[in-house]
Amino acid sequence: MNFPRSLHLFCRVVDNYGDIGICWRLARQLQHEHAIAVTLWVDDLRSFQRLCPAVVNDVDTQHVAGVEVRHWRDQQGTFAVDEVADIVIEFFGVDLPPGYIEAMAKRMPRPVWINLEGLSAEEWVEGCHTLPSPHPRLPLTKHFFFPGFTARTGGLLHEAALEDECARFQSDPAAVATFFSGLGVPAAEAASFKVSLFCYPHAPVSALFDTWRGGDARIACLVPEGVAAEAVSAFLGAGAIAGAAMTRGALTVRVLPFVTQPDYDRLLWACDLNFVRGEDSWVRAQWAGVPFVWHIYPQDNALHHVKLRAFLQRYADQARSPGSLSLLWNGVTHGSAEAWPAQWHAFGADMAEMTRRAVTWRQKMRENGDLAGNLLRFARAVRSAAEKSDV
Ligand code: TRH
Repeated sequence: MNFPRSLHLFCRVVDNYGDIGICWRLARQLQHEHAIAVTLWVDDLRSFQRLCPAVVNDVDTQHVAGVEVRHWRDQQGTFAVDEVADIVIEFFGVDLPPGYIEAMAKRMPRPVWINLEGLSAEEWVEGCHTLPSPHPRLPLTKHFFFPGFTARTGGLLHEAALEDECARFQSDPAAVATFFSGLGVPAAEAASFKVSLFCYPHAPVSALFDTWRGGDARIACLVPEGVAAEAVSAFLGAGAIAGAAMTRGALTVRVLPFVTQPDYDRLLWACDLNFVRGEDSWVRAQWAGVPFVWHIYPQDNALHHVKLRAFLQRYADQARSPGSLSLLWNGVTHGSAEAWPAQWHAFGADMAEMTRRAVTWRQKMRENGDLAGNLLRFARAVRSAAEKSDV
């Protein structure tokens, strides 16, 4: 079966970079590794451009790295049947243009329609993964597809070459040194304990900085521009712009430029500890095989605390230092000024064990396959079931 030849992926940027970050990664992989003609519809080219400088603003259609990128501006009106792809993915339940859905219903064979959901470690995900949702009016069925951490979910995004590239980079000190010097990080900082910091503005960054500056070990904290800008400026005593740096006590805070996605991977691979957030950087930190602390995207009614605990339960014993620092970092627990140094000390003492765990976890996640491959396998199964029922 020569399926699929084409795929349309619809992405709305709700906020920040995760929505387009994930869709761009998936689009590229489907095109590069599976030779599918991919069209990425995205409503915010400006955010996209920050991750991928080759993107041009205010252009209706452009081609970037083999992917057709279309500016999604609430296109109304009708779509021709042959404008519809073999597979149509809506990311996070975005509403497709009504005219496009009408064209989907007229196309024969009908496209496989997938709603790609957000990542969560909660148990219910396995029960909802691949569930069908028939359209109330049209002869179309949408299926839910959930990324996840077990074999009964869609797995995690992972390019075929990722592990090799990461291993090659991590075992090449000259490549790591060149990378850091390209980012303006002096050799002395590159030789110290390096932490990358990516979190939401409400993270207790100042408490962490106070702890690190009062510690014994030299720490270089590398913060991409725009992240935790208020706390970083307060530490620097100046604007948090790329290139700015300040050393106080044992801590140097340095602002990096906001890098491209491949360079962000390298940053995660090269640091000793990564603070990550949202979804995509969180997953990339897991592939880096390096200890990490996750700042979860906040949700109403503290739903994110439930999600955080669900992940920690799978990943780490919450009573141990990685879990308890994560709970503190996310405001699930609250610590006095004295609590922070104690937490950090316990975390540091566990570093070797956390590194071992990061590597074991990465291996375990690989066993679930990769999300793009799992998604295509599922789409082919849906398609062949539809063909059989048409006979
Ligand atoms: O930016 P995020 O917070 O994104 C999202 C969105 O808020 C989204 O609405 C929400 O649903 C989701 O979080 C949970 O965090 P995330 O997911 O880690 O995405 C960041 C992307 O930015 C990721 O692809 C990595 C990339 N990145 C770079 O390319 N360069 C950089 O310098 C940095 C710091 C990140």
